[in-house]
Amino acid sequence: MRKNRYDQLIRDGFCICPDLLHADLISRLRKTTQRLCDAMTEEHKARFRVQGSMFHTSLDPLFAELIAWPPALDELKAMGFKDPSFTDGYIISKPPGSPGLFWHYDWFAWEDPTAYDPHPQQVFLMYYLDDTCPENGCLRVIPGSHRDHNPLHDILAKPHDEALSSAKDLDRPEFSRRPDEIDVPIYAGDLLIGDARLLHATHPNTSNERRTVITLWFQPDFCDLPERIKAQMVHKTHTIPDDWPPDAREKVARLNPVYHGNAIPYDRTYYKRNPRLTD
Ligand SMILES: O=C(O)CCC(=O)C(=O)O
Repeated sequence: MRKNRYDQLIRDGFCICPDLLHADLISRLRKTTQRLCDAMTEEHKARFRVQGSMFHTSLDPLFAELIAWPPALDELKAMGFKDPSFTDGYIISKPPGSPGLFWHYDWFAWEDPTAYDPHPQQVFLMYYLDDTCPENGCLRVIPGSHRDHNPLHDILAKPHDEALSSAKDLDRPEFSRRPDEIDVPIYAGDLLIGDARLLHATHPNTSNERRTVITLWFQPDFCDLPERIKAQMVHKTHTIPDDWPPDAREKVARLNPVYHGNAIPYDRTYYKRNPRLTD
């Protein structure tokens, strides 16, 4: 078992698996993501000025290859996770001159009694298609903030709120530098695994090139999730397009979560950590 990586994920809220993609796949992903970005509407650009883009991975069957990438699934298994499921994925491509991403977490089931457990209920698998550094907008994180209270928790607005994504006011605390933040520079083709509860942001992209990441949401042990979270995960799962080739459809369908119970999904508009637990 990859105990060190699992321990880091539990302690810090993230870990890196080096060199997981080969050059051919990176090159095909670059071409496909560039094509999507070239066709971006002005409306999309304005709505996602901070992220750069927010395309669904269901836009091209090539992403099925990445979603079901055996070395990544093997990594999850080697870390001790037994039942990984996949719900949704996004292409986030920061153009030159874009502002830094705001501080946020990507978890919505804070009402559940298990919300502060050490074991992650949802993780991001991030694949950067370019080497990242502070100049081109690498990730920043606050280690441990997936479980520990942080002063930022008291002042954050709703994650992915439209006013934040369109960068209406860069003086908001969500765009601030934090004393306990660290940079997470990464090489293209590495895999970054992070707990959905982790506070994260990025630097602005001050380089002359796009900086693209593909973020895939996995539930590393879907079978152990509380019923209402299972229902929420199934509810948010992206539909696989009917016109994808059968093998691409099959790759993703095999990983999509299945839940036949009657629990009511948690409401994604309820996004606040429990103030009871903020000490
Ligand atoms: O662009 C990045 O590096 C991270 C994107 C992200 O975390 C988000 O948009 O939620």
